[in-house]
Amino acid sequence: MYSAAAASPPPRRDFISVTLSPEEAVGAGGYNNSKAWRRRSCWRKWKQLSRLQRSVILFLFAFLAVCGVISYTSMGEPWKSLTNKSVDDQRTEPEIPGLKLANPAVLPAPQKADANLGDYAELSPQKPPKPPHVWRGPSNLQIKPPRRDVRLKTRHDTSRVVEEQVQADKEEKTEKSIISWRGAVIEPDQSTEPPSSKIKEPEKPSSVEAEDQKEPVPINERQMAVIEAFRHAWKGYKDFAWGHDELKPLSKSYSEWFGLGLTLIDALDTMWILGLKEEFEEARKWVANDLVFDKNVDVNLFESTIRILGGLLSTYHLSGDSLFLEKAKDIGNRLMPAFKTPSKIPYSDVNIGRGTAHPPRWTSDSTVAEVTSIQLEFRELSRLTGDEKFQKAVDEVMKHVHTLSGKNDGLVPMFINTNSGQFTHLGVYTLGARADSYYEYLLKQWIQGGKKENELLEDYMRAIEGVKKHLLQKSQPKELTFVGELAHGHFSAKMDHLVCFLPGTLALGAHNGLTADHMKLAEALIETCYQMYAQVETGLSPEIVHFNLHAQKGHKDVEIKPADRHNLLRPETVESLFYMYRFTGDKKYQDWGWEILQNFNKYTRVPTGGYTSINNVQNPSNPEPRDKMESFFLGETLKYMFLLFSEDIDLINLDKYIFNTEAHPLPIWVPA
Ligand code: DMJ
Repeated sequence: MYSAAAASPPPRRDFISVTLSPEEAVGAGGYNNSKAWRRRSCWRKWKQLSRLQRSVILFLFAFLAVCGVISYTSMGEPWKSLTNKSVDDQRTEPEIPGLKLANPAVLPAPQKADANLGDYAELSPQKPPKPPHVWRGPSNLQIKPPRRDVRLKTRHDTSRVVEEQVQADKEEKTEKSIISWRGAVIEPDQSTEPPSSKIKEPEKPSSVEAEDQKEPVPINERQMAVIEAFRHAWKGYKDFAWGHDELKPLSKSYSEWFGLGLTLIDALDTMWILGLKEEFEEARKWVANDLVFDKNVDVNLFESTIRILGGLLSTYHLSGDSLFLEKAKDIGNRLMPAFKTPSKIPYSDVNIGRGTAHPPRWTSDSTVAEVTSIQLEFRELSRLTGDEKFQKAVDEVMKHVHTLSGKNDGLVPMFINTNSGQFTHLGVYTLGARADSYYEYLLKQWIQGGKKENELLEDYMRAIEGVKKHLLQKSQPKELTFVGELAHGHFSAKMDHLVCFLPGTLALGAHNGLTADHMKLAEALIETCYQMYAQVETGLSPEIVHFNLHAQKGHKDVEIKPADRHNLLRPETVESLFYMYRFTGDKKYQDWGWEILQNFNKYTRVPTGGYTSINNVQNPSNPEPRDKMESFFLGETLKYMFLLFSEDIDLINLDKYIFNTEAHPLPIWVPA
């Protein structure tokens, strides 16, 4: 067998030759692959090389080493810049006065409703990276570590996957449990899918099964009085206005607004809640047989959304009867042309038969409250139908309004132009007519969607700060805290009864984890709203009051101008009393509500059936009945009265339902 190996060293050659001799390897010492042997053998070979050969090899090694260092440095650059970029991104977030967010622009990315981590994890090969969870907090910005990705496990790993998922959820819960806003503790997450993830799959009605299973709480005397009042109002409507919009109880006739049986629809869920099954069944028949939306009629987008769409949706949830959902879909679709505007800010009016929409004749403006208080209903319609167009349209309005200039510390002007999308009539700020429910719906949408839509919360918190800074004052002599108005820098001590929604909304926010200051303010304001009744001759509030800022002998806190002394049977104070009682258990709120009910009975009840709005709350001997019963008296006022007197917190549990601005309860998407 050929062997280049010999006993004496071979002559030096200027080329490298490496030969492996089996004999050499095995013959003498047998197969020896020990490290020492290999080291010796390499060294021998190295020694056998000429100097030139060694230099060439050393040079090659040096060259490769230099190349390695250079390529490592150049590959590192992009990584470095990527890392720096994400850090920079966080740094460049704009500072919001009064509200410091770690990263306000980051909202949870929409996820599919059917995304079920865990059980069938292996069926989802790709998981989009989850944006870091961002914590609210003035100083230490905290970013939640990315959630463990359990999707890549196999089916055999399911039990571990579930365990890990549970553990991950636990960790996430602990981490999420507290966020703070100016020292306020906020429980951010009871919760939830972001709203847009909810529109992929149609939802079932929430219904009240859970409540049905427990012992019914007996109805008390005050609730019986509300039922009696409702029946009396209903009798008037049934006898003289059946299927029409509003009862005219004195003339025993009716008035039409949209010609859609407004009072009947507004009252459906009230009948359900009051347990008036017979009346409900009769009304249902009318909805099934006579409610037709294919009519050449102009309706106001806001009013028909909150009363008709809202009423049908909540009745669907309470009763589980799909008839109401079908009708809700129908009206929802017919209202959609309102959003076809250059700015996507909807027109005020829609012809639901022709599918056309337009602004009022005299302007191309819409009212800010109107375009920003239709969201709860359209979002819910998307969730129920699986058709995202409804939610998209209304979310776009909110996003747009969020970015607009012309606000004053979160307070919005009253008008917005449907062509330009800009606020108009700048400089006037009120929590009353034309702006009121903008503020209400900021909070309520945030709650509806599971407290994840940070922009809504930011706008709400900032607005309440704006109220405190610009609109809050105390009256004399009783030092009642009230919310006035600001017009081009001038404060006016005028407050609409409509503003009395605010204590209830503030209390709801505090109940949902917002600052306790809000509850304090709510307590002060509800006292004021009550005084707007108590200080008046009939014990009923006028539409608008002016507060005295300076004590004058013989003057009360509340002054009423002749043009403002009507009462339309409005619900706002009773609504806030209901929230205050639910959250505090203080019986004085029930007593105040009871006084108000008695005064409605005394001054607005029409013996032949129905209740009427009145022209003069200051004249008990002749309150001047107006001959009109607004649909919200049955939809809201009596419903809130009944709930105020109830001791059953599960009768529309406020952790499960959110009331729209017409008192129609809609489910919170992921309840507490
Ligand atoms: C209702 O239609 C609604 O509450 C709306 O938000 C304001 N006006 C009336 C009741 O006063």
